[in-house]
Amino acid sequence: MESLSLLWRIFPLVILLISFLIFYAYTNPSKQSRGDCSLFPHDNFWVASKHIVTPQGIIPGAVEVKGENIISIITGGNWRQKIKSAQIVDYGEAVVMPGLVDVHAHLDDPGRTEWEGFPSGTKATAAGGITTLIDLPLNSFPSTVSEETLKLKLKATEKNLRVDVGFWGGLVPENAFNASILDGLLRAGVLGLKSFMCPSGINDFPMTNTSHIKDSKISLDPRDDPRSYLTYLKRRLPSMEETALRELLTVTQDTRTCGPADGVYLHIVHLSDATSSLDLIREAKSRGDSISVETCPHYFAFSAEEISDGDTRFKCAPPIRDSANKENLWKALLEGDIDMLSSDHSPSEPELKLLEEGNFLRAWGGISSLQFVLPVTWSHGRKYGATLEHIALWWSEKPAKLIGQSLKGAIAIGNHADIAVWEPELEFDLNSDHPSIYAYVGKTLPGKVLATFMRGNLVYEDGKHASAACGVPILAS
Ligand SMILES: *[C@@H]1O[C@H](CO)[C@@H](O)[C@H](O)[C@H]1NC(C)=O
Ligand SMILES: CC(=O)N[C@H]1CO[C@H](CO)[C@@H](O)[C@@H]1O
Repeated sequence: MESLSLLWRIFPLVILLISFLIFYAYTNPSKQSRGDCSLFPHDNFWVASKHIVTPQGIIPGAVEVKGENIISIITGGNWRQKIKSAQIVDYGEAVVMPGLVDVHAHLDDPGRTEWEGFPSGTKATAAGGITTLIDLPLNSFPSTVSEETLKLKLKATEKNLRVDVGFWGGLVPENAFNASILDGLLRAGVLGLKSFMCPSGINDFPMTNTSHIKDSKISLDPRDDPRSYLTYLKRRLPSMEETALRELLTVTQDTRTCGPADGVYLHIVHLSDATSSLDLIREAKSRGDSISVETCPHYFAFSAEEISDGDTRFKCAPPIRDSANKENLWKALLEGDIDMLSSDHSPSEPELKLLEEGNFLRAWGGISSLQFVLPVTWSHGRKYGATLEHIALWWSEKPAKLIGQSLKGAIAIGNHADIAVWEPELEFDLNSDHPSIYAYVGKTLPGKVLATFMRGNLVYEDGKHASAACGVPILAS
């Protein structure tokens, strides 16, 4: 009698346990399968190459991937003798590098998905060897300036991310003095706040301050030819960047150790002026301010002298400056004064570029390049002495540190298996049916991306994408 009632008492527990087991078996159908997330269905495998870029240098060897992570690395040309597994992807001479981390891209989702959107944007990202992308708070609608608007963005990412995507929030006049909105936005998981110190070019995202515009003394001389690139350059003088920086550096001095804002970190986006603005940054760094700075491929791939009148494909803000400036940008990158690179990928509908009219003052300012940042950087960089390690530093290691992702940015044991495989010598014609790649189309570049692994999933190889989008949103904890 006693034992029977005991049985009755544990009976519901047993049922519960069995249903858990059934549920587990269903949700993990086979440890061997990555389902639709990957073009290579194995859970545990090796990626081999003669050129693996690690924080300790370039090695021949093999990297073992299990689940989402790198679990071991064999160094040396004789790696094959040390591996029992049959699951090996040998990329031979191709470079195996940490996946790129692009901390600055506009995917315009939700609200302006006719310009781009998470599905096409992250597809281009994967095809370009980029495994982590941080989306900017403007050009989508609404802008990401509150907890509510971040939630809309997260909703738009569902089942649409082919790589991991994080978010910058926006600092705008509307929220700048409202602690509860800013707090809400930060607590909801944006990785930091972005503000504009000059008009952003988009009305939904007002600038935070106007004083520097007065200082830059822009003449709005109506006689200037709006089709001339020079007219546009004159409206975005290096002094605008410099004045904004001077204003900013009055804040950053507080970020020094034991200063009133110790712990706060300032990152300067898309630096294009490599003269006095860069000097200001150098000085601030040498004083110990917590700041970092990025520049973008279009600033060192093109120069103002080459841009023909009316060719609004090349309009972006800040603008592409002259060739002497371009040389200085390279010098600063190689010397470490500029910390990292980002795409500032900024697509729009083709009509907004006003290609027929060629009016630089009215055309949309933005250059898209997501899929091609690696070959563009490499093809120009190697002329200045950039190495594969430089590329990994500027595109993976430093940006991963900026966004606080300790499991990304390097090929190392325990890290996410985020890997870009590319062929530095292999030339390819850069053509795209995506109209916003206009500025780069028609070029032949070395540095073709062959394959991209994102948290162990082979998300892209040889023009093909995995069938499912298995990236996840990255939220600050
Ligand atoms: C901050 O914004 C919230 C939400 O819009 C509003 O209710 C609140 O009154 C604002 N606080 C201040 C101090 O302006
Ligand atoms: C921090 C800062 O420089 N704030 C300035 C923003 O612009 C207004 C004028 O519009 C100034 O009064 C502020 O001092």
